[in-house]
Amino acid sequence: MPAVTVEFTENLAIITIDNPPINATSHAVRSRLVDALADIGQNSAVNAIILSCHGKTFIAGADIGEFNQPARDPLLPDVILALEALPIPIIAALHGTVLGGGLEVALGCHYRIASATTRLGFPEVNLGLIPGAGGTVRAPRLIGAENAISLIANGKPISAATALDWGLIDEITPADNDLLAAAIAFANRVSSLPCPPALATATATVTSHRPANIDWESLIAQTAQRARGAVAPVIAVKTVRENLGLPADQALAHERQQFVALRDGEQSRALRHIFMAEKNVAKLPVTRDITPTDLATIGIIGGGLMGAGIATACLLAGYDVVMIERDEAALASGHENVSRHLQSSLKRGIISPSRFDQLLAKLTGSTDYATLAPTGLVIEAVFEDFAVKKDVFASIAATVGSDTIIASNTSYLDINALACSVSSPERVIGLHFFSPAHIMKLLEVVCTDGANPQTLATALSFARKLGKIAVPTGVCDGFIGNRIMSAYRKQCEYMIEDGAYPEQIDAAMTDFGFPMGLFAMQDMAGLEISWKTRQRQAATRDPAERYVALGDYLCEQGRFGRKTGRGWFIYDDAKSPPRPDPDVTRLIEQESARKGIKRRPFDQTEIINAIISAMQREGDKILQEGIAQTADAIDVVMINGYGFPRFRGGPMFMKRNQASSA
Ligand code: 3H9
Repeated sequence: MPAVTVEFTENLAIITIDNPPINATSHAVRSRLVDALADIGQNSAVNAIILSCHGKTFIAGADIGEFNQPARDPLLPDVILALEALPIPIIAALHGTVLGGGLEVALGCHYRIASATTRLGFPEVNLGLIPGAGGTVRAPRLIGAENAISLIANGKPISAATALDWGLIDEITPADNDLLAAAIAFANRVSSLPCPPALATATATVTSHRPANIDWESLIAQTAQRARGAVAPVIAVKTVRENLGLPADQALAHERQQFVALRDGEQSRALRHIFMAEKNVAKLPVTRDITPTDLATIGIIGGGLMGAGIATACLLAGYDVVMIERDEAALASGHENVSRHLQSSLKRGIISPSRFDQLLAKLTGSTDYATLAPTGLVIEAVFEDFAVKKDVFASIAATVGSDTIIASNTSYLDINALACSVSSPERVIGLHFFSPAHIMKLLEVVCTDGANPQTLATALSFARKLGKIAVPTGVCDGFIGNRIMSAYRKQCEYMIEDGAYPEQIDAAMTDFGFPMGLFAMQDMAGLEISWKTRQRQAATRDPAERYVALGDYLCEQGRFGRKTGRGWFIYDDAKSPPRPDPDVTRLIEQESARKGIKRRPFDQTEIINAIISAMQREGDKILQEGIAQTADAIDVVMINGYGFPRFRGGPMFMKRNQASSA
């Protein structure tokens, strides 16, 4: 099937793009579109054109894969200029996700009609880019600079209803209507009217007919603050601003220049890397030909912080949930926790009030494991203790069928050993959710040694339905994420004993792009959990390994972090930022002296290099041991679970780049 076809019916030409999976504007699509427009231009009987797409979406953007290769003519901006140059009304029939270059193509048409469920946007900033085919020029001319900036600089799509309200589209057709039929009816209505002027060939600048009432300096400052080191959002705002006063041809040239510079820059390469890594990370050869088992009801053991979060994620994904707790009071509290999570989804507009009631009705609770009988997957999220989890596994296995998958949410316990404790260990897997489980995108899917491909395929498909980024990992203490976290935490502690201070390390990390430094994060999570873990591990710790006891000293003084007002830092109240504490400084210096360490100064570059190198060294070990399938999987985990700045691409991406530029 050619990527672009044209059908002539009466006085209409219907162009259909068919380039699965997302109808990207690949080179084949661009060149065939230009040919199609030339053919139509020759046909004097045509008095309107419909541009539509086959499959589940209108064009969802440029083909990201082509950005790594030399650009080939015709370029998308030229295709859109060719659209605009035709003196016949062109109607874009929009459905699915009209994104990036797709929205730019639609803006090159004279009219836009959309199916009601269509979403439209400019996600380029998420790839470290700005629109490069006229988006910053045509969108402000159509919907005004304020709305255009909110689309372009935030990267979030809007609904068809909002698009209609903003004037981005001309008509909405109900989702169950035939979009093409609606577009033909629309075309027949407008074909006899004078063709509206194209957006980018008008000589007037935007400011001459749509003055923007924007405080640019504060907008740029706010955008930079939100972007935390990512450059594209700021360049997006500046480019729209600069283009407002320029004639269209100069504005298009200016936009293109900015786009190309970003496309060839480090940040966009990193963001494209992570975009593709996230799409590919769960594709395993072993599950390729397996049809996952259909799941309708999920069992959750435990209604605490994690259990309730997981239950909420399952409800939001459309599953029925059976929650098991040890007594009625714990069950009521679990129910209350889920209800609170759903309330917050309601407040954020993710669900409607009626959906809230429907979802809560899909949650049943019991203290009796027998109610798990109809479940296809049971996830335990109880206290992190091997004996407790083993008992829970035994109770689950005693009631469910031998093909029900049993999953543990443990963050570090040996799931292989848990699997061996039940019959049919091939149905045991780890599902390591991150808190809050209904919000965090990352899910480590821990493949036990005995798990069969059916279990794995079903777990991955379940994760996808939950909207998670599932990263398969092998069994080890801490899996991928916590293991790397533990390695870089140690590195930070060494630096503290050697001469750095917590506030310096945290400042280096936030300047690098982490939302929070390690020590502020530990204070937020509470220091006592890792203290207990260290106490548990004391007996098996290698005495030859360097051990930093500062965190233990803090806990011994009751400094458990933010909730006690003191930890590595001082907190004046629940919301105040961390403040360095002279007592902690003294404690650190005393400890260095006690160990005979001569403290020396550290600068930000050395701190960051040490942290990233520690991550990379542990990442290499994880790869060698087969815990992560690919280096990309490590990047996906660190970015989605541990705040590693997305625009840096992840520690392993940085390592590859360092090696290639050495
Ligand atoms: C741009 O347009 C720049 C222009 O301004 C200027 C140009 C000059 N390219 O996510 P899914 C693949 S920048 C190539 O699982 P969904 C993806 O890898 C671009 N491939 O489906 C996957 O492959 P596979 C602006 C792409 O239904 C398959 O499509 N546009 C691209 O959950 C299905 O993807 C964007 O940034 C791409 N652009 O979600 C849109 N996009 O089947 C980015 C996807 O082998 N894409 N693939 O695993 C998305 O947001 C989602 O993919 C979308 C579909 C919402 C479209």
